[in-house]
Amino acid sequence: MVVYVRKNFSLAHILVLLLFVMRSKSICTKKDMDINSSLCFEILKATPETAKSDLPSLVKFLIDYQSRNVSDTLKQIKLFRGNTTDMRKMKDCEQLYEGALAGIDDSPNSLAAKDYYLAHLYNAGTFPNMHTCIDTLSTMKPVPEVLSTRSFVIIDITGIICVIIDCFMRGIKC
Ligand SMILES: *[C@@H]1O[C@H](CO)[C@@H](O)[C@H](O)[C@H]1NC(C)=O
Ligand SMILES: *[C@@H]1O[C@H](CO)[C@@H](O)[C@H](O)[C@H]1NC(C)=O
Ligand SMILES: CC(=O)N[C@H]1CO[C@H](CO)[C@@H](O)[C@@H]1O
Repeated sequence: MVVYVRKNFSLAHILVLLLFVMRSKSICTKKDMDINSSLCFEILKATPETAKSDLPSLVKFLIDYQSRNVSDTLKQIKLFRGNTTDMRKMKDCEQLYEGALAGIDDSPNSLAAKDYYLAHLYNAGTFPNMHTCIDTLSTMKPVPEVLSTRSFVIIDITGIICVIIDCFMRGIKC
């Protein structure tokens, strides 16, 4: 008991950590979704924010992170554009990225309004756009591997975001 009182503070920390581990496990191992579990665990333990925050803050954090990664990659695509003979293809990817980014950036408003269906739609729109861009990139010579790799990561992060929003939508624990 004395030990308990003295260790009270760290016990609280351990509990937070334990809850976090349980939650990560439940999000990252969802079987009905196509989740990249290793990336999921990696991202969810990446920062103190993700470890401590509640689910709505966590998804907000992931959306911000995703938005930054998509706009960074968009900048890279624009740089590549002047460097390739396949300008048309790069332009196509650019527009797909812009479309994805617009949806991602609109989604926090829908979340705040508890319109989970729309928030899900806004984020899930990233899937077809990234897949189409990856298909386009794969026809280029040489294939800009950096861009397709980043697009695959963006798909994986979208998967994690959509799993969490899906829990909100169905009103279940995640
Ligand atoms: C999961 O993500 C990691 C990191 O981006 C990547 O190396 C790995 O290939 C991905 N796994 C699958 C099955 O897509
Ligand atoms: C553009 O092409 C040059 C020469 O192949 C290369 O060194 C450079 O990294 C390329 N820039 C981008 C943004 O891909
Ligand atoms: C998972 C992933 O690729 N994250 C990247 C998001 O963007 C930042 C900034 O460009 C990179 O440092 C991360 O690696």
